Amino acid sequence: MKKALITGITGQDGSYLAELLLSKGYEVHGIIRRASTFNTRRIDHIYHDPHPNGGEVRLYLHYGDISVAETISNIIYNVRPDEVYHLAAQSHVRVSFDMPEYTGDVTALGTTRILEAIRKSGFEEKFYQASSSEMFGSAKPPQNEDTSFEPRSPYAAAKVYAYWLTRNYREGYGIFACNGILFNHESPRRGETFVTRKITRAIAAIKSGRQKYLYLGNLDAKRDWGYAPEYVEAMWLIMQQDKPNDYVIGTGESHSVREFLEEAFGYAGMKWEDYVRIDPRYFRPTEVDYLLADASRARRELGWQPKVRFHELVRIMVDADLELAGLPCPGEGKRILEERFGDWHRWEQQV
Ligand code: NDP
Ligand code: GDR
Repeated sequence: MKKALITGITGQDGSYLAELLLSKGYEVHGIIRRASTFNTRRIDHIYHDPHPNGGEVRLYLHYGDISVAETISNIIYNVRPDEVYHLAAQSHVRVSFDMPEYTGDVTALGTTRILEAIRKSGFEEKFYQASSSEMFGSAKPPQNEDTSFEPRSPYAAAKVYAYWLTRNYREGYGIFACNGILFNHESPRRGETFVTRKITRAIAAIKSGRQKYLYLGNLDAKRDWGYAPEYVEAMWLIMQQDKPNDYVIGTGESHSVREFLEEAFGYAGMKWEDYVRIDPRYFRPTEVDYLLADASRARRELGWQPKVRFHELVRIMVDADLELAGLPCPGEGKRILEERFGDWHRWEQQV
């Protein structure tokens, strides 16, 4: 049985990746942070009590923090994973301007700590680094593996550092270390302060009378938005190749925040202009204007291609948030998931 270690298992991607690896027969280990309230909502449905009669146990959780090297080393040494998926990060771009030093420590140096633990362990773990399209910053679209990085935030700069460190350990120490350069990917499990989920949650809150207006920042930024469960599949594929490499993952379709608003409010039978207000607090000192993936290497070498398109993603997320709020939903998004993915359980795990 293969063993995987996931940092950031409680996040959007970590939870989908854990599901995917369990479904492939892996034993999955995840690093979680101690918090004063439960922070495992996204993985509670796949966790079984290790005590007798708790069901089959293949998911193990370990307390740790990627800002502390010692705990990381101990976990890697004790677990001896075949594959390490490093997803933990301070992942919010706007917040990285408020907490630049902390973001550098967690998002950049966190990768150093894990790569060093792998190098020192002497085992042959494969390593996946959650790199980001934010690294491209102001580089002209479409962006692919040969596009230069022009980071526009402390978050993006930290990710560029981690990207190069990953390549450095691959080239310098022969570690099977890969970068997945993922463009934005969303889902009903997306963190509530990222713009897509903020919008779809607001639609439900406005419809149920709990919220009057939705305050946003820059509506002109364009993003290549895909569906998160398909992106964790790309992570796994990257780790199954004969040779380690770096891959851009995205849909090749880009839309502005304004277009997301139009699509989402329109689908819910509302006019976004009636509810959206601009709050300058949500503007960033420097913005990334236009991201558009050229994922041809992934298509060619991994055979990876996304099925869910922009307008479908919007429907999936709006339906999910309406249901979560106990409201009736148009149901097109639900149908898409049932038809394409053949299951329903992803709906129940919203947070
Ligand atoms: P989330 O913000 O949803 O999850 C981040 C995870 O990192 C959480 O599990 C969080 O734990 C954990 N974490 C944060 N700080 C620490 C720390 N100091 N020690 C241990 N764990 C920590 O991110 P996503 O799932 O959306 O993204 C996964 C990764 O992919 C991130 O690295 C992100 O930067 C990157 N990425 C994401 C993209 C996207 O569109 N989603 C695109 C490209 C890259 P807790 O629950 O306790 O807060
Ligand atoms: P991003 O995602 O910065 O691309 O990073 P986010 O959803 O935060 O912003 C997308 C665009 O929307 C604009 N925007 C707002 N954003 C937020 N969060 N809140 C608002 O109110 C708002 N109004 C407008 C932003 O300015 C931006 O242009 C995400 C994260 O998941 C990163 O971890 C990941 O690396 C990248 O995607 C790829």
